[in-house]
Amino acid sequence: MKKIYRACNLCEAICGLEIQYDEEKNEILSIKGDSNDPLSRGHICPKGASIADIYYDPNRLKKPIRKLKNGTWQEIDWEEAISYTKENIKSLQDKFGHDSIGIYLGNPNVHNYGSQLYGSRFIKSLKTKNIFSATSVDQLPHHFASYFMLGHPNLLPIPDIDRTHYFLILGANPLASNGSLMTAPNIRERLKAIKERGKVVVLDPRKTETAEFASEHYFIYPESDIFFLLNFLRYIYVHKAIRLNHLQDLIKENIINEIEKILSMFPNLENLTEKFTKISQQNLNNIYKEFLDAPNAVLYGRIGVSTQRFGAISLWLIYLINILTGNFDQVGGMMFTSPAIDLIGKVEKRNLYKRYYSSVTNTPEFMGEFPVSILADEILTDHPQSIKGMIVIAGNPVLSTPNGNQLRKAFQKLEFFVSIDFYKNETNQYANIILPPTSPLEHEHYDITFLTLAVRNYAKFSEAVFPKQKDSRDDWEIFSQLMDQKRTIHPQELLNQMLKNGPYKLSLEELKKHPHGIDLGSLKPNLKERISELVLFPSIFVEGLKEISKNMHSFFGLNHHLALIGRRELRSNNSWMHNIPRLIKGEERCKVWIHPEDAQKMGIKENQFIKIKSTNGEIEIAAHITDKIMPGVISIPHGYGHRVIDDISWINAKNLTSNASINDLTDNHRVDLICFNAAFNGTPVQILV
Ligand SMILES: Nc1nc2c(c(=O)[nH]1)N[C@H]1C(S)=C(S)[C@@H](COP(=O)(O)OP(=O)(O)OC[C@H]3O[C@@H](n4cnc5c(=O)[nH]c(N)nc54)[C@H](O)[C@@H]3O)O[C@H]1N2
Ligand SMILES: Nc1nc2c(c(=O)[nH]1)N[C@H]1C(S)=C(S)[C@@H](COP(=O)(O)OP(=O)(O)OC[C@H]3O[C@@H](n4cnc5c(=O)[nH]c(N)nc54)[C@H](O)[C@@H]3O)O[C@H]1N2
Ligand code: SF4
Ligand SMILES: [Mo]
Repeated sequence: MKKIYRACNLCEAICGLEIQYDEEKNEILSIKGDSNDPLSRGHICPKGASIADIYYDPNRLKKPIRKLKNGTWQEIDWEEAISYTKENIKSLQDKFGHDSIGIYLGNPNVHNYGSQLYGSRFIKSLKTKNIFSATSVDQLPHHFASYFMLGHPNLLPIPDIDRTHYFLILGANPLASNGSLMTAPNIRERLKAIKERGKVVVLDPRKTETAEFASEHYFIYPESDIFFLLNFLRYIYVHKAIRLNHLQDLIKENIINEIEKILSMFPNLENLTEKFTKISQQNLNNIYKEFLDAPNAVLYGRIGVSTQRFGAISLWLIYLINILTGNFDQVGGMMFTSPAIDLIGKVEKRNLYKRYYSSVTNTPEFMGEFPVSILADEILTDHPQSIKGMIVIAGNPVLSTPNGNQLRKAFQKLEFFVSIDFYKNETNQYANIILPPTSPLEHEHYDITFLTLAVRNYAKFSEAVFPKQKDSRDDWEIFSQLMDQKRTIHPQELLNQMLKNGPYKLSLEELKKHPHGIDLGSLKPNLKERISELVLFPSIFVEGLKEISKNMHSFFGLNHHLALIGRRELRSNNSWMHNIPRLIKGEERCKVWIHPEDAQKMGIKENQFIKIKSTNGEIEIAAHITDKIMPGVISIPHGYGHRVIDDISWINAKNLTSNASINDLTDNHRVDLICFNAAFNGTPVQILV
């Protein structure tokens, strides 16, 4: 029997696991939380406890499969699969140019160190500009705010939740999601500690698990957050509460002038805020006052604010409010990590925006990517420079990006489509070939991204649990072979170099001696070592506000429709892991939540299947009637819609009865005003009973 300690790489919490494993029988005996992990301290969730079920899943692909002319799939060997893929990519690029190949990188890429270390090399080798990823259905507004204010899109501030006295959460549900852009395992304990020394306050159109656990929760109407934030700015201004502290000399702008310019765009802001957010002025002013009065405080916004039309502006205002109230780069506020692998160091400003535009829709790039909302249009339109072939790596955009049905059509039109994935999902069912990499426990791991976003500095290397099966490939090996590399450097070697070059001069050998991880201390102010200028009022955001102020009624005038929002459930993971029996057992979770008043008006009963319609499509789904959702708002989790007619390998997922994709309703042309991130939240819909 072997005992192995490793990080769970299924979500951003990166919990330490203690895995007991019988080598002779190749069998997992138990999976528990590792109580000696300095960050997660024994925490584990149902997904982490089932991580080995992915390895054992009989529906997981282990060999490359190629689609035959009659539509059936055939297993082929790796050599043939790699050369078939390379030939097809080359032939399209020879005929139509490098940009004829598009790439979509899904979320699990950032949870896989081999993919991270080799993915960018592979992508570069293809010389295409058509790069898309889950970033633009997720955290793109955060990168925008960081780029325009701090000079680097990846310099992301993290809420210092272990020391804050007032945690104000806008549109995040860490008790279900386990935290995002905030690697904070065991979030319940951490929130409980905040409640003991201060307050946790949640603004969300749904009374979420986090909202129920918080000190206070207020329903806020979808997409009205910018008013909550602008009104907060007004409050700070009126109460002369600006405290720049040590950041003063990084700022060149005349702050009072800039704030006055913004406030003049929104006369009557207090009333507008009450009207749009549906939170009373008294409650609003209380929140603002308590935030300012707390010894330290942090304002944090995630998916609820980032995936809406005003996401980039909201994130900018969130950073701005933390800065103006002295809660930026300060203990208990938004802070920056000092990770063992520091990919940013001292920021050197580089232009990363509008260097080129997409061929069909003329959309600007940012950080070398286009927003995925344009992908279907870039494929479907008859245009000489349209995308003709796709490479989808660890993603399922048919379920995870807006207007999934249109993307289905687009993927069926492609001349060549390769996917790197260990499942056949709703997207790669249309591929010509699927190359399956090893599953999580079959390869070693280091969280390059999430150790950069952790609420405490620490480092941890995880060994593989299962021995590598004969003739299997890790993601990085597939990339390497597709690139035709003459000499391959093992990712462990690259990692070792990065650790040695890092601020703590660690090494792989050192990390291997500490299987529970090495604690590198709490977060320390370090912004002044990283940047030389802090821009508080980038014109791109101020101009955006001007546009909103001029078109207020077209943006906020749809209240006669229901506003659709999403939902994450603890036992789910975006579009996958719905095939794991112990995670999907019990009450079905893919239901539409609807307030009793709305249900009554339309005569809807609990569990009744109802039709929901938007400008893009229609779905049928079971109703759950609850006052945990705001009147006028309905909520559907994303990542479902595993249809029986689809050619997918998720046999159990297909059998869920209430099983519809929210992204058959969302609109690919409904995007963030500034950065073109998908604007899922607040999609107007109607119910047809
Ligand atoms: N309406 C709505 N839509 C949303 C969201 C929302 O809140 N509302 N959230 C959005 C967000 S935040 C995200 S991140 C996206 C996620 O969207 P995507 O990234 O497009 O989809 P996932 O479901 O994460 O894709 C998982 C696929 O990766 C494969 N996979 C897992 N691990 C590995 C691996 O190590 N290697 C390889 N090669 N494949 C692997 C799985 O088998 C699965 O097929 O969804 C977005 N979509
Ligand atoms: N169990 C589970 N965990 C996950 C995932 C998963 O699919 N399942 N996905 C992972 C991924 S990829 C990510 S990015 C993270 C995301 O992590 P979180 O951001 O914490 O995720 P959500 O639970 O979607 O929280 C968003 C909240 O915003 C609210 N909301 C919707 N619209 C608005 C609005 O207009 N304004 C405000 N203020 N709130 C609004 C929703 O009701 C919801 O409660 O979770 C990760 N963890
Ligand atoms: S919270 Fe996330 S990292 Fe922790 S066990 Fe669950 S899925 Fe794994
Ligand atoms: Mo995400």
